[in-house]
Amino acid sequence: MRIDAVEVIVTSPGRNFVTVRIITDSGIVGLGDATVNGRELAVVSYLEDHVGPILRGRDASRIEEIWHYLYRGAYWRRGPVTMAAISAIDMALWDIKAKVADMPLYQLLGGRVREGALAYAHAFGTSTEELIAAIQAKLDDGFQAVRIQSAVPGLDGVYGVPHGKSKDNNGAVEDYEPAHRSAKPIEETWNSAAYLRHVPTVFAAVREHFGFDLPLLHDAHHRLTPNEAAILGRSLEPYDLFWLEDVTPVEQQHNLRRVRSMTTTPLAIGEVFNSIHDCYHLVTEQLIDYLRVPPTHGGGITGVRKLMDFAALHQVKSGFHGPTDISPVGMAASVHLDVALHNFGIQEYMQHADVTFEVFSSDVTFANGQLNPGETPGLGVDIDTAAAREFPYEPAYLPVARLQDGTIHDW
Ligand code: EZ4
Ligand code: CO
Repeated sequence: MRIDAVEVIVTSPGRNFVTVRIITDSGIVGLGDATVNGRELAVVSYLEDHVGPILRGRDASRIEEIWHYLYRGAYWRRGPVTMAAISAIDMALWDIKAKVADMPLYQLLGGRVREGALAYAHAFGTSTEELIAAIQAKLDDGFQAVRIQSAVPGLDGVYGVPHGKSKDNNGAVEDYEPAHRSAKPIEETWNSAAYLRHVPTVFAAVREHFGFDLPLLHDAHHRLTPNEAAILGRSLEPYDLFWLEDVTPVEQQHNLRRVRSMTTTPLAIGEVFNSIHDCYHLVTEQLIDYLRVPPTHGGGITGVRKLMDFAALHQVKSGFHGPTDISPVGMAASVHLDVALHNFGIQEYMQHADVTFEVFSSDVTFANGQLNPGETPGLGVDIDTAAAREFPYEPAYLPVARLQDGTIHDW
């Protein structure tokens, strides 16, 4: 079975998505997600100009070889653009292989090891009352784990708290980084000291209201120094977090040694990683508990399966990144892995806007707080190419963070 064409579809139903569509001479088609939020068209060029032309005519069944052909054979290795392109090709080839086998993808990964994948929702509030109402709304929707983010007094606009209601989700406040917002990044302010003082009071109020059975998560979004991260981890210990995410930027993996030695709060890192080399020491030294790199950015099913098997040796579990900038195709890939990986931890699930499903269809279901991949052969997803054309690409960026004196800060 030969690869006839590698199509790249850019569409923006609610936000921008890049989808690879591999067409084989047998007529079987596979889909892969190549979306890199805010840098989408760089991946499109990588795929159209450099990957598609060298894949045409190759045997679509040779997934492992094609992975190495694109990774090892390219000389310029790694990086988010390269790895998103490889991820999407790999995902599409696994979609094809599972369709040929007439099985849902998780069967080819060894079959089910659990009945469903525990998912966590996002809740945010500009006040503690608003946050408590938002958590309750997610519990009413069936979620059994919630990530909580809050505004910080004195800071106008911080990570995780939306700037307005999305016009694409029936007005619901869900997507805080939507398309259509502006052609340039908006700016938010940051003050680590104010944040470190405020967050424990938020957790105290939420635990007071909901008790200790509800798993709670929090994302510091790379804003802290190792020492500040240690302070935060210690101050949150009384509130028994499921995890504390991305406390510091991690170009220097050894920075986590200080954080780890100072706090027992569980740590999750890695939504911006794209290779095993980004987290080798984090994993082998057991400096983290959960690894966030999803199949869309970590080399597809092949890359992330290897990464998670390696992590399993060191008791590190998965917690795949699942924001709305992972397309329904990428989410399906994650959920197939979630039910097949022994060392699954939790799955982030930020529900897509209704308009996203005017272009994509997906067999992934959510019930009783858990996600499931469905039984359709392959990934169980499809894209309506005519509908996709109705939603052309629009420049959209993640915000930029500045300290109150104007200094650019880590985002
Ligand atoms: O900022 O998906 O845990 N989730 C996150 C997300 C990320 C965006 C980046 O594209 O941190 O909100
Ligand atoms: Co995050």
